Amino acid sequence: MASSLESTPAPGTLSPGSGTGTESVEQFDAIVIGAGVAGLYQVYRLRELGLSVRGLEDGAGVGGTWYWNRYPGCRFDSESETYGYSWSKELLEEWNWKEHYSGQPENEKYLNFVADKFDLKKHYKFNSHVTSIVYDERANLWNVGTENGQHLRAQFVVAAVGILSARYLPPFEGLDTFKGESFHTSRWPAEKVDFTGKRVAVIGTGATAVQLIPIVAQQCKHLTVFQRTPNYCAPLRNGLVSEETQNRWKANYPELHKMIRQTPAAFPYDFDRRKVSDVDKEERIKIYEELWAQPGFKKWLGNFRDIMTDRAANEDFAEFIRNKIRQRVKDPKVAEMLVPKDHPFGSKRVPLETNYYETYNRDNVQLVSVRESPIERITPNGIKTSDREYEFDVIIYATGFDAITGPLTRIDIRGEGGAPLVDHWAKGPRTLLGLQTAGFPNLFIATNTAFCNYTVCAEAVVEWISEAIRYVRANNYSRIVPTPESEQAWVDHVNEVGSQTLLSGTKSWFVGDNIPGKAHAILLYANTAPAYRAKIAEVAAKGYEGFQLN
Ligand code: N01
Repeated sequence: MASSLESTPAPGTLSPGSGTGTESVEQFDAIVIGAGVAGLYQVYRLRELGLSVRGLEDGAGVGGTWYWNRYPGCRFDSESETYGYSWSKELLEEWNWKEHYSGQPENEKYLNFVADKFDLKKHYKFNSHVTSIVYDERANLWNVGTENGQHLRAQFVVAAVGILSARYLPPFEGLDTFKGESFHTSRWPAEKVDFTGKRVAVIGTGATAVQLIPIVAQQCKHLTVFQRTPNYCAPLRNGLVSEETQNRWKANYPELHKMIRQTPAAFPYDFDRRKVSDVDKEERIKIYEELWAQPGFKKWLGNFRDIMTDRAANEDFAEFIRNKIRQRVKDPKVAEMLVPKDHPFGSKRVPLETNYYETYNRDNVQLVSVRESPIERITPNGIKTSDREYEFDVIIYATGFDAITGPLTRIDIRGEGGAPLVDHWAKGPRTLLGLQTAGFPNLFIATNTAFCNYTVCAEAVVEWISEAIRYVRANNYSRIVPTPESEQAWVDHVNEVGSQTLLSGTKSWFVGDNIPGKAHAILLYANTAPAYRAKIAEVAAKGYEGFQLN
C-alpha cells in the first residue's frame, strides 16, 4: 500500500553526493540548509566569496518546494517570468518558460538547470535531514547534525529552509488504520498515482487542494472533498508562452525586474491608487469585471488600494466574488457551501484556480462540510464524520503547513547558553529583519518572510546575508548577532504593521492559527516589499545597525 504519511520518501533517485551514514566531523566556513530557490543561490553567493560551503538537503535532489510538491496540478501562482532568478543574464537568456504559470515538473527542471549550470550540486549532501544545530560558544562554531548521522561544524549557518516546508497532518484518530493509499500533498511520490476507478477523498480546500481537485476529479471514479472553510478562489487564466512573448521577455528583463521591484508585492501590477468609495458602483463593477478577466493575482494585488485595510471596501469586492461563485456552481446549495462569509477577501492567501468551481457540477464530485459534520476519525475503510462513514480507496491530505516557524522549530536549534530556539520563539518568531535571532550568532535565516513574490525577496535576503558574512570576515569580526533591544523593536514593528491590515484578524497560516496550539502571531512582514528591501539595505549601510559585531 502506498503512503506518503509515514516518513519522507525521496521522490527521486539517490544522487552520487548523497550522505551515506555515520561520518567523521567535517568543518566548513558555512553550511547552507536547503536546496530550494534561496538555498541554491546562497551556496552560489558564498562560494563566490571564496568560502568553503556545504549544502545539506532533505530531498534526493534540488528544488525545495518544487521537489516535494509533486501533486497533480501543482504550479506557480506567480507569473513565470517574475519567479525565475534575476541575477544571471546568461541564465535569463538560456531558459525558456513554457507556460505563463509554470507547472511543478518544469519548475523542478529549471532549478536543476540552474544547479547544473553553476555546478552547485557538488556542494550538497542530499538525503540529509538536519535534526540539530547547536552553538559551541567557546569555539564560535555551529555543530550541525543530520538524521543519518552526519556531523558538521561551521562558523556560519544559513537556514534556507523555506516557509512552507514543514507539512501539517492533523492528528486524526485512526490515521494509521486506513487500508487504502494516503498522501500528503507536500510529500507526493515521484511515480504517477493512478486514480482510475478509485474513490478518492481530499481533506482541505486551500491553494493546494484548489489546484489538485479539478484534475483528480477527472481521473477518479468518485471524489469527496472535505471542506472546513471556503476560500475566495479566483481564475488563474494560465496559457502557453509564445515565442514572441518569450523573446519580448528576454529583451526586456532588466525593465521587468526594475518594475516588479517597485510594486508592493513584487508582482507585475500595483494597487489602484483610488479607494473603493472614490468610484461609483456601476464603474466599480466594470473595473472588477476587467480585473476578473486578467490572469494571476491582479484581482487581489491590482485592486483598489483600501481592500486590504478597510473592511467595508473589502466587502464590496468580496460580494462580487461570492456572486461569481454562485454563477459557476449549478446546485445553489453546493454553491452556498462554497461561498466564503467568515473572513475578508485576501486576508488568507487567495487560491488561483482552473475550473475549480465547475468541478462541483460533475456527477462524480461531492462536497462535505466538516464544519457541519466534523471528521471524527480515520477508519480502516475511510473517513468517519459525525454524520456517517465514507469509504475510500485513497485519502489525500491537503492540510497545509506549520508555516514559517515550523521548518526551524522542528530542528533542535540551541544558541548561546544552550537556549533552545523553540523557547525563544514560544510566543511567535523573534528576529531582526527576519534574518537573525538574538542569542544565535552567525545563524542566518534565508527565507522570504516579506509579503512578496518569493524569488524576488529571497534574492534580496540571500544577497544581504552574503554581504553581511563578507563584512564580518573583511573587518576581522568573528560574530554578528542582533541585540535583544533591536530584536524587540523589530517584533513590535512587525506586529504594528500587521495590525494595520486585515491579515491579523483572520485564522490562517499567516498568523499561525492553522496549527492547534501554535501562538497567534503575524508571521509575515506585511509592509510593502520595497519598504522591506529599503530597510534591510539601510541597516547594512549603517554598519549593521541593531546588530552586535565582535
Ligand atoms: O494549505 P492551507 P495549502 N480538518 O493551510 C484544511 C502556498 N501554495 O497547502 O481553512 C479539516 O492553505 C484547512 O481548513 P481551514 C500558498 O502560499 C502556493 O493549501 O483551516 N480540514 C484548509 O482548507 C498557500 O497559502 C502555491 O479551515 C483541515 C486546508 O486544510 C500555502 O502554500 C500552490 C484540517 C489547508 O490549507 C498553503 O496552502 C499551493 C482539519 N483538521 C500552495 N486542518 C503556488 O503558488 C487543516 N484543514 C504554487
